[in-house]
Amino acid sequence: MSVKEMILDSKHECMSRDEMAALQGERLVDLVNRVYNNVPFYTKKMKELGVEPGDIKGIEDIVKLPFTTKEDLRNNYPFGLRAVPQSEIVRVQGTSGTTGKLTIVPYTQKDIDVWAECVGRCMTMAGLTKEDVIHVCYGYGLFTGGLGMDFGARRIGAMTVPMSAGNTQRQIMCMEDFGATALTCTPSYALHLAETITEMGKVDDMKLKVGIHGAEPWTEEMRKKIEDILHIECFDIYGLCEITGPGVAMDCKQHNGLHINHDFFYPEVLDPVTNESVGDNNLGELVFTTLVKEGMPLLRYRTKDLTSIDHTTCECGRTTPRISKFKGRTDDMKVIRGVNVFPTQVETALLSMGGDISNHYMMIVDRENNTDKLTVMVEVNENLFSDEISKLNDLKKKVGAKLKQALGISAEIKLVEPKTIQRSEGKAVRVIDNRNL
Ligand code: DLL
Repeated sequence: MSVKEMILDSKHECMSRDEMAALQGERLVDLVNRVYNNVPFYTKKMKELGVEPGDIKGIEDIVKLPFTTKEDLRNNYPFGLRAVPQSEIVRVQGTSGTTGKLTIVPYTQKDIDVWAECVGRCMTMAGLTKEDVIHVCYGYGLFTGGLGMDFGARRIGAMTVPMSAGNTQRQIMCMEDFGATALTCTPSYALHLAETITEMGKVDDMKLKVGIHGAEPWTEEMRKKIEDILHIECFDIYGLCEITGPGVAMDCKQHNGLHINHDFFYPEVLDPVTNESVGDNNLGELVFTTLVKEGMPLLRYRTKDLTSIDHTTCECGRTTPRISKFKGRTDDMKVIRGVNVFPTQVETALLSMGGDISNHYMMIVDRENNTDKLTVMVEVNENLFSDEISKLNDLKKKVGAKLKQALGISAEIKLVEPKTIQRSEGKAVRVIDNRNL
């Protein structure tokens, strides 16, 4: 099949930079008028900055607009930022987060259609068509994972198996019986499924060819591991409920960055302290403006996700900019004894050791006598645990040295037996911070 056939909307996904900027400009002007006139929160914020809708003439004027933060959503919970009458809203979605109130997002029918289009484009990017059977084990409910994937699968006419999370044995039975060709769930759950399928001796009974994973940071090493076990190609899908849910961006078969659905979401990558653009290929905080959203449009939403952006045309033919695999979040990052540490750094280091080490780990940060202490619990293989103690001690030293090299700080290593660390069916929890900072 030619590259063109694998693009759902080649007009928008392959648009020239100038045409795209013109389209985004028109959409931004319309958006600013809508929020200024319908959302008192934005009327006030824009007045405080001395900006009026007439000051926004093109996409380059976006820098004049105010930022929106998660805190703003919390303060306006649940529907304070709605930009259309309640009767236009057909659905709410959200996320529980780990602390505080829910984040709630109202959608109009058009918002749902745009969301379906985004996920449909992503699924097409992975080579999926109406011939495919898509096994969804993201949760259905307020969380956007399950329904988002469902809308996308429907958009391309594939058959959806709406399993939701949980009951791994049953998931595997249905994957086999219904002939799933694509699996979509968090990467951590994909690995758990892959390991269980292997234990059951069923890898060769599966028809799987594609995995679409996201909702949490994961590394290239983790991708490779899932691909090697299941003999599939895995794609990294990104999204957040505030912007639409999954489908804001995904990597194509080149696996060289995640293409943003640029006609719908305008990205900026900013220095989180100065709020200035960091330019292409430099790490910064991803900020999105929802260009066509009706229910709860957002201006310059601070995602706290750290990435870099590349505006060059991809080998796949798409012109939409690509963001690099996520390094973590500004708030996922832990500062331990003054050093910035991301869970993904630990994962990369552990997976590169292979052999006796599994990728299941947990970081625990404590403060003892005013000094930060990092403990990393790591699962090792079954056979190693029944071996001599000296072997375990050697391994412990090796893991400690590897992590010290990767993180720049030392950590206490606790090797634990297989299956000691709790598996997650949704987003994996990798860090427990007991410091009450
Ligand atoms: O996690 C939406 C989603 C569902 C994305 C299914 C992909 C697949 P929220 O619950 O609002 O929405 O959480 C959004 O999750 O700001 C990131 O920090 C993180 N995240 C999402 N996708 C990725 C990814 C969904 N591919 C938050 N890589 C975001 C790294 C991700 N982090």
